[in-house]
Amino acid sequence: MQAPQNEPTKHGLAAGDAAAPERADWTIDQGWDQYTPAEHGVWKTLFERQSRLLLGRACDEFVSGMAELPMDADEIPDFRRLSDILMQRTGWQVVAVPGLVPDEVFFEHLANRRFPAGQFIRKPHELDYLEEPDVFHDVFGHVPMLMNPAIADYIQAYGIGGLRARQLGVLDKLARVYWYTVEFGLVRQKDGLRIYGAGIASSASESVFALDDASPNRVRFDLERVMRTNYRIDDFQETYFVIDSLDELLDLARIDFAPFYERVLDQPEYQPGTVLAADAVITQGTGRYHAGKRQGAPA
Ligand code: HBI
Ligand code: FE
Repeated sequence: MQAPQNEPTKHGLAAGDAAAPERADWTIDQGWDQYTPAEHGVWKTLFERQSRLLLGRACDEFVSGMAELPMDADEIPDFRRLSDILMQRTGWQVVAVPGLVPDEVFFEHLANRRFPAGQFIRKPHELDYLEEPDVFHDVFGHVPMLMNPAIADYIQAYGIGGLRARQLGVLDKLARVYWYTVEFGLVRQKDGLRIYGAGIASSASESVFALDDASPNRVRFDLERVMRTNYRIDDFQETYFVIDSLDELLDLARIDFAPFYERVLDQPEYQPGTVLAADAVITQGTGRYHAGKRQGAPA
């Protein structure tokens, strides 16, 4: 079976066998001057395609964040210029890294309001699928949302919480919350469901699938429920969790997760496609897409 995949970035994986970094925090220079015209061209292709697809699909905060950043189709953004604007707005910076970095390094950056962004850009033959987060996913997908104060605080809280969750041995639970919010979250806005998750916003196929396809479930976000729910790193999500406003993330940034971890620890986990009686279901999916794949049929 070799059906084309969507383009998730496999964030759930630990950083691979990358060579030892020169700097302890794994940052590198972006080396903006060294991007080739072909690399800027890949950015342009992706930027134009996603900008079209996100009309009426991205949440208002994504659109306004994007509009106020020095980011357009013409070239891969310069992290220094992005950081100037972000710093004024929410106190965040963008720093360059080679790709996935170890969890503790990742959390340490987020806890200090530095967003580690892949320096490289995918190759022309990988437009729709790549294994590690590149500059398009990280910058196009995540950085506009970092202009929003609620997301800005929430991602910092994730960094702080990540260091703690590691010590408690519950990082997998916290990572699910990040996955189903920052990466694959949907938000209910006045004209319907909208995308705020960067994994969706940076993916052509998933930005349509997540909102328009009959296959996935769309369920009201619930913290304990999400902590118990496995996710897919190599294909579209089977279930998307919906918040009513980005301000909900602010509440999540402020509460202590410890009692939730404790409750969840001796409870069974849910598979990605499961819908529970207790769920507030917005859309009950047909499950058709993933069922087809399980049978080895083309999607
Ligand atoms: N590194 N560059 C980068 N980007 C990520 O999103 C990332 C990472 N390392 C670890 C990681 N994510 C996740 O596994 C944690 O959020 C759990
Ligand atoms: Fe990401």
